[in-house]
Formats: sequence, structure tokens, C-alpha cells
Amino acid sequence: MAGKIEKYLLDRLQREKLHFSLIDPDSFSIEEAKSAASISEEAGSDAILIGGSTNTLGSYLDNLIVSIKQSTKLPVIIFPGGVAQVSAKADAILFMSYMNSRNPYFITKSQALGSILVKKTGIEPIPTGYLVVEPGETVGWVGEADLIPRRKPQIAAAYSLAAQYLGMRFVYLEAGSGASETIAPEMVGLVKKVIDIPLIVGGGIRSPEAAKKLVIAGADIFVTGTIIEKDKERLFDIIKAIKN
Ligand code: 1GP
Repeated sequence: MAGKIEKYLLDRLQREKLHFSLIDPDSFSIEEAKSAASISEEAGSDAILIGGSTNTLGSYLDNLIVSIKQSTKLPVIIFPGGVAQVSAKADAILFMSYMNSRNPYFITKSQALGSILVKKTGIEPIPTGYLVVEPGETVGWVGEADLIPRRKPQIAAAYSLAAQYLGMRFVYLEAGSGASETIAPEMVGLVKKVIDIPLIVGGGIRSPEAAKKLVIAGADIFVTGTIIEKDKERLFDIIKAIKN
């Protein structure tokens, strides 16, 4: 059953493409995170994602989320790098299986270790199939992925359809934070042909032109992280390209 945040996303998706702004607790101080969140809202983003491949623990994460919530009305969704990144202060969590990891810890075991905590905190789990594509960057290395080759959209399509058949409600195609190129539009196009659930794309989106190509290919939700650290003005242009 879809919860409140998932419904909010699905409802918005009826009308437009969405943008999520990723704040990695490792790269932002609390003050920087607050400012990034309010800039993201002003630029037209639809949600704040919090997470990163290296773990941030307990009270720091709670404080960070509380502070972010003081500076934006956008929902805060955890994009977990591990079991330690569950916080009762968030609205929801992408409850992800890292489907192309070689290590079962990332596919189902960390999910088992974290599930009871998610229930106790009462935050909303959003079942998501997570697929990491070349170059994969840090998350590819940490997650011991069998990286999906960039030029093999068929493999991404097969995994994505499997995710849907396993009951996931979103598919997330990840090139890795800081990737030199985004997921190839051809891959997005083929995945969208075979799945009926919304497709999230992230990694390497640094220009409105690159975003537009993925819009045309059919992606539904766009995640950017690095750009807000490097060039805030660009974020406005990227979101404009996604929304128009
Ligand atoms: C989230 O990894 C992305 O999916 C963020 O990537 O930092 O390259 O925008 P960037």
C-alpha cells in the first residue's frame, strides 16, 4: 500500500517530471545542508534525499534532518547507504534492494537488519529496485556491483522488469555520484519500454542539456547531488529543463 509520500510523488508524476536534490551528509555541514535544501525548494525541486555511500550515524543524521526541515517544506526521504542511516526524523526511506550487487548483504541482508527499525520509527518505506550502471563511482565499489555495462541497455531492462515483478514500486538507475556521463538515454528508453513503474535516474546530471536528453528518453524522476555543491545557478536551469 502506498503511503503518504509515495502518493504525493505519484500524484505529482501525473502532471510533471520530478526532481530530487541529494544532500550527502559527508559533503555538507549542517548550515550548508540547510542552505542547499532551501535553494532546492526555490529552484523547484520536489523532495530532498539524504544519504551517501559512507555511513553517517545516529544523532548527527537526526540533527541534520531536523535542521533541513526548518528550512524547507519539501519531504525528506532517506537514500540509505547502510543500516545506520535510518532516522525517525525523515518522512520516508527508499527501501532499496541493490539488485546487481554480488554481495547478498546489499541485496537483502541489510534490508532485513534495518526493517524492524524502519517499522519502529514509523517512517514510510518506498520499495525501490536499485541498479548501478558503469562507471558506478563510489557506490559501485562499496556495493560490490556487477556493474551494468553502459552500452548494454538490455541488461538494465531485464533487471528493471525483474524489479517490477518482484513488487518494487520504483526503479532507480544510478551512474554513480560524480560520474562523467549520465545514464545513456538509450538505456533509459529501453527500460521505460518494458516497465510500468516510475523510473528514477541519477549520477552525472550537470547540465540542462543532459537532463533534457533523459527527459526525452522517458525518465520520470531526476536526482542531482554534486551540482548544488559546485554551481547553484545551474540547478535552476536543470530543474527548468526537467519541468518544461
Ligand atoms: C544520485 O548519485 C546521484 O543518484 C547523484 O549524482 O552527484 O553526480 O549528481 P551526482
